[in-house]
Amino acid sequence: MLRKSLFIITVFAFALSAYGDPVDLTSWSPLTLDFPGGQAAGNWILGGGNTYVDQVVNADPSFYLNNLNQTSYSMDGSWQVRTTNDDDYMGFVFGYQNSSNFYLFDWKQANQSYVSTYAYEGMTIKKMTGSTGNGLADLSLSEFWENGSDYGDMDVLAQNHSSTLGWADNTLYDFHLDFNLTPGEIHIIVMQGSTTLWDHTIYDSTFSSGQFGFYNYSQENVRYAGFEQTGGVIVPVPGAFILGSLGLGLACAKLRKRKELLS
Ligand SMILES: [Ca+2]
Ligand SMILES: [Ca+2]
Ligand SMILES: [Ca+2]
Repeated sequence: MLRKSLFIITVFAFALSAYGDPVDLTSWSPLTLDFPGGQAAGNWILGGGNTYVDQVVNADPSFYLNNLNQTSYSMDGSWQVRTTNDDDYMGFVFGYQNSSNFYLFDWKQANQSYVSTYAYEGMTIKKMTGSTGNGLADLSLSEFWENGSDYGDMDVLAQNHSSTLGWADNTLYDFHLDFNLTPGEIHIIVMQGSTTLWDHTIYDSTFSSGQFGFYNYSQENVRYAGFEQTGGVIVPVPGAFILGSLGLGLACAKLRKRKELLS
């Protein structure tokens, strides 16, 4: 009996450690690159005990950032566009240094031209490298819209485009990101249920750490839910002791949250 109990406890402990910490989204921050013209800023609304967030506006490029400069982590979560309106971009940002230097995964439902550029249906991994660190100065709506070829400060790192690869309305998708577990390696998996839609690895060492965040552009009612992080090493930003102590505070808050969940 004792042996059986010990076995069950061991299996339970392993099951817990095999998952990342549940992510409390209250410490994350919204940011929209609200360019002159174009569309409005995003509006991010937390729900589900702060375990999901909805961005409800057909907005200029909009982010929801985790405020943690990290390397060597995996992130799992889900997206869903909870409307039949529109056909534009959802995705996530990682390796985020500032508003003009980061990696971006984006996913377009349908082909469309806009702001003198063209978006193909499907998934793209991009890299932005602006010179000033201010996205409103370095980038434009066009850098975010184009996904067929390099444009301005945007490089296309990988593409998965076709007439059957757009996201579907009101459909839940899961994704997995491995960021810099191996130096320079970025691994992304997108799934619908048990079906793998894209499993792709690229190598790029431009940003070896950075913030993670959610992303959408010109698409309303996107929900980001159930996020779990595994691993992760905080990398101090030069001159940003506050960020490091914030990370420590968050780690403590996560531990408290986890204890609450366990109780
Ligand atoms: Ca605008
Ligand atoms: Ca559209
Ligand atoms: Ca739109």
